[in-house]
Amino acid sequence: EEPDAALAVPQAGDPQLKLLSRIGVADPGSLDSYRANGGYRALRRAFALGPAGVLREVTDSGLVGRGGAAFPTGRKWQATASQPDHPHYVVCNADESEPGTFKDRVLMEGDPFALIESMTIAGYATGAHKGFLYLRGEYPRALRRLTDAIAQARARGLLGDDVLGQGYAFDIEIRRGAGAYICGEETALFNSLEGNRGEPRSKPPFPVEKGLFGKPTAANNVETLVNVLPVLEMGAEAYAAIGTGKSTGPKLFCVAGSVERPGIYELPFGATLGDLLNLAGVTGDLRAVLLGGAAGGFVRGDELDIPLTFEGTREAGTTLGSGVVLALDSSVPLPRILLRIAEFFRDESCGQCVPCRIGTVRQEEALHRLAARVGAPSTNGSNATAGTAEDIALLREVGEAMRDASICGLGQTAWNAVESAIDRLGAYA
Ligand code: L3W
Ligand code: SF4
Repeated sequence: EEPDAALAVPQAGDPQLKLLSRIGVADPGSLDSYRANGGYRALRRAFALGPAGVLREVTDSGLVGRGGAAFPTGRKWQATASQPDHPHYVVCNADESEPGTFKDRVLMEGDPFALIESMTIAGYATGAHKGFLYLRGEYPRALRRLTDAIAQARARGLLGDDVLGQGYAFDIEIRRGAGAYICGEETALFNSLEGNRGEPRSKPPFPVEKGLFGKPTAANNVETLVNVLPVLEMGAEAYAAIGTGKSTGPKLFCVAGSVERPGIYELPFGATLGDLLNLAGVTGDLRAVLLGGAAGGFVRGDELDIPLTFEGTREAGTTLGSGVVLALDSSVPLPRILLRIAEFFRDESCGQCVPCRIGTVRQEEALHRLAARVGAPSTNGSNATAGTAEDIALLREVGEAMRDASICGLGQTAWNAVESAIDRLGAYA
């Protein structure tokens, strides 16, 4: 079996940590150990505040979604709670599949009760009595630990008909994905949970109004939910003081590639890319960094002053996405990486809409032609042949069509990484 997730946290045991504080410290198989390390304090405070009070705290904390789109969590929960239609549902999106992303796995394997507690708080605040945890199928250890943790919580009255004796009923059902990236898109995830093909729906209506089984649904990423614990433990004001005005709180980063200590790092928003890479220890001569995974973009190895915030990465013309930081030294064959990304999107496109179904194929074909030309002898002594310019122009045209006309984020982001490699790194120049 793969190594324990706790090994992937180089900062394990650091008293400053908010999200990773129990990883490598508490026993993930023991509810008593979870409680001895601060577990269930947040839920107790939630019951003391009442649902409206929790909604206020989460809104005032400035917490935004950690799946990549940074939508305000308080607004999502308020909108769900206020819907007259019932029942309401809570859905935890644990179908972590963005290439390079493994933060949710570490949280679920190393601190499973934290997710159960935070989903219970989400249910209480939004008026839901049922939560679905949609788990990436390739995470067997997370499945075992969460299943065991749910059973322990039920046996101790922390899930079920009368949570903590407060008269509130809530339970969680785990459902496993089957290896499709697209099922991490929230509406495809709902279709999958309903037993249908995992194809995205058009939005609006947004899930807060018509989500799972057509009912009001608060769908959140694992890391977003786990952030609700420090929000309630510290209070909204203290939480919002961490990070920057627009990106509040702590953030997990998934660092891999040409580094000495790959793993999950927790830093307050606002630390720079250089700060993070210093912690991880870059090996070799840093050529580029992929931010945000396959759906993200490349920056150059000398752009280390980019602040790791949603607004800072946007201003720098890139994205934070779900927190992937993949360091690439100059030995890495860029055309091969771009081809791999294009192959991934072509493979994972659900095929429902034309721009993405056809565009991801055309993109991969053009990248194959470009890769074949790199290093090949040319008649005029240059690799930048007319064919190269034509293929880059074609990539731009196809990329814009995918971005503008695709139904969901997969097609809309499928050209991001390739575009940034051409424009920022001078790929194929
Ligand atoms: C109510 C409105 N709700 C938006 C909700 C919406 C959703 C959230 C974000 O993700 C990201 C991309 C990549 N009333 C609302 C509203 N909402 N307007 O807010 O919505 P949206 O549509 O901006 O984004 P999205 O399609 O949910 C796109 C990232 O996802 N990505 C891959 C991520 C992979 C992982 C992983 O593996 N763990 O996170 C690929 O594109 O960063 O920014 O809940 O309902 N008016
Ligand atoms: Fe499916 Fe791609 Fe269209 Fe999304 S953009 S609905 S993945 S075909």
